[in-house]
Amino acid sequence: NVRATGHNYEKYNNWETIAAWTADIAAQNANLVSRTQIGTTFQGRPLYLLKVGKSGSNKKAIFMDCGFHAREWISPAFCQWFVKEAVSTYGSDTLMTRLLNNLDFYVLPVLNIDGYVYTWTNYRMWRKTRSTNSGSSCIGTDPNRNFNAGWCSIGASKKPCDETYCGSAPESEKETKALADFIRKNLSTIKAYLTIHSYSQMLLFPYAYTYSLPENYAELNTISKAAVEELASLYDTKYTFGASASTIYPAAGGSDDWAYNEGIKYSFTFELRDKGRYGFALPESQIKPTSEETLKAVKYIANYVLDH
Ligand code: ING
Ligand code: ZN
Repeated sequence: NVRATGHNYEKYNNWETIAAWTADIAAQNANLVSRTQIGTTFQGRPLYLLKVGKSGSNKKAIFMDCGFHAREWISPAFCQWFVKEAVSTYGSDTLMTRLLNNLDFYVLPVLNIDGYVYTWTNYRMWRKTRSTNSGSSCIGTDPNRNFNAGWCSIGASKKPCDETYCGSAPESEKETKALADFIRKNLSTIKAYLTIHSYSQMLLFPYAYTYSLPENYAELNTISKAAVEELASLYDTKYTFGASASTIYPAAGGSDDWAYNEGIKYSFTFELRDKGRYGFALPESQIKPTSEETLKAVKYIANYVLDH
């Protein structure tokens, strides 16, 4: 039974449509997908999490989130694409079958739902959450400055009106707290953390809050090089890669740095297409190619993690 939700993988879907899709994809693929709720947003929307994988015991897991920043619409589109590809190529694609038989993917399709809704209804270029700030009429915290990793020490602002406001404390946002609580609770199984942003065409890894390099820098660099080669194999899309501080800019409070310091040694931030021609307003015609190439890189990383 297909509901008439208007969901389309090659279009940007609004939150109502994505929410209905999470229920439908789980109901229609009960052997591979289940849906839970890890919390609610500031405005009370449900933070849905999809678990994608064949049921089994002692499976490693990979956590992937999309939609941290409201205006980065290609990000939630990719998470939806990923789940579709998982269920539609399981059993025919050798690599996807191996991944789903041996790993669980936790996919959070939209973290900053309130902000995402706001970009549909009020202002397309909104970035932050939509929480109120005491003592200020400005709204929102940057969720990717709100984690407890060098919190607010560099590349972040203590002023609520700024785009990179770090919040009143680490995990001050209901959305970041829910994500962090889930990961802390599942640290024994989660071996990789992937967070999907746009734009810039980069594959980033810790650290962003310091120029110090992570203990497994050489390994992360090698994985990234191979992953961006996989990505480019499809349409020759060029990605740069490296430690965030020196590759994009120094910024404290990011989720990948936090996850890494919690012990998740394979922690990456993707910055999807493009490099600025369209920026956050990436045309819908690019959803499919962007998602297909990104899928290649994600599958590469997942397969590496499975083997290590
Ligand atoms: N870029 C990221 C941002 O939050 C980043 C870059 C990655 C910062 C990792 C910190 C840690 O600014 C976008 N486009 O949001
Ligand atoms: Zn972002």
